[in-house]
Amino acid sequence: MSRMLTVGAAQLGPISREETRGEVVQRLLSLMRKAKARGCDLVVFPELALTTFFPRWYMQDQADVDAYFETEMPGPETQPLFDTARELGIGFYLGYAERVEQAGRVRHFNTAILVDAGGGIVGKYRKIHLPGHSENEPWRAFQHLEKRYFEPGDLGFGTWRAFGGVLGMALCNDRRWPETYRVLALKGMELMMLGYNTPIHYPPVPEHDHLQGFHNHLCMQAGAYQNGTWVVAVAKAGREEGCELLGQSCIIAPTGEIVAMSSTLDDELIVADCDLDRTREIKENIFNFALHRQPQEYRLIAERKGTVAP
Ligand code: CDV
Repeated sequence: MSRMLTVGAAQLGPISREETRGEVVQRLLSLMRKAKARGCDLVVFPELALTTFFPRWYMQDQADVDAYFETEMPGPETQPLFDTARELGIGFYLGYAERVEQAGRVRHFNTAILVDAGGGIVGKYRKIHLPGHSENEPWRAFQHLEKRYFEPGDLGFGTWRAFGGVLGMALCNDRRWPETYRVLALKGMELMMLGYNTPIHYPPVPEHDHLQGFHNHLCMQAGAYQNGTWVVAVAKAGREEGCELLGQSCIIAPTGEIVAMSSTLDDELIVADCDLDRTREIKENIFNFALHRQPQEYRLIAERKGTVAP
């Protein structure tokens, strides 16, 4: 049996501070058209794909921060993505900064949406694991203020029946946490889409800078294998406003093997035919959850946040 989904991982090169939404959307449209020409059913874009990675700067004026956020999706500048998806008959995953008013309160999330081949929004995910810090830390070469500019997502880890399978979404730092994959896998995930912005330099532990590429693939290959899922992981890469961002966008099979990987730090499309039925090799055997899991022994994972040593 085979349920083939042809997926494109549309890596972006750097986006400068001056680049307009309209200019970025043109780059995304060009990648979307390439994906269609290469037979893709679905194209995955990075995290915060419409602007430069603004959490690297400490901004005191909330208006300056809000300028990086979308207040509607689609909005006038992003509508062409939806129109072109419908015209070409291709779906997409897009990461962006979301500003919403909920129950009379303004809220900010690091968000991803899944859009179907008819241009309709199928699902939304708001990033749960926000890395970095909340206050200005001038000793750093650059800031990572996700904890200041976003709230943790309030929608949980979701999966959706779409594109002939069960698809899940996550964002960047989520990929380092095994809980992300396992919760999504318990909700039937067969393919995870994830966008990322990963600086090569990690100011608190610079001795790990040379391991960024290794850790990127290590956690996602393990997550794919241990949960019997495809993983499509897409970088914003290259030297962006003086900060080096990791590339190595990849598509990982449920066996944990990387089947496609980008080779530049620029706008680049990689494609793989993902047979969703290959998830069964893992899900019905070595990681047959219903047969082998012992959840009564895992309660601590949900009940305790930090380590308590004996
Ligand atoms: N955008 C991210 O979530 N970046 C983090 C870095 C800061 C560690 C990541 O996990 O790649």
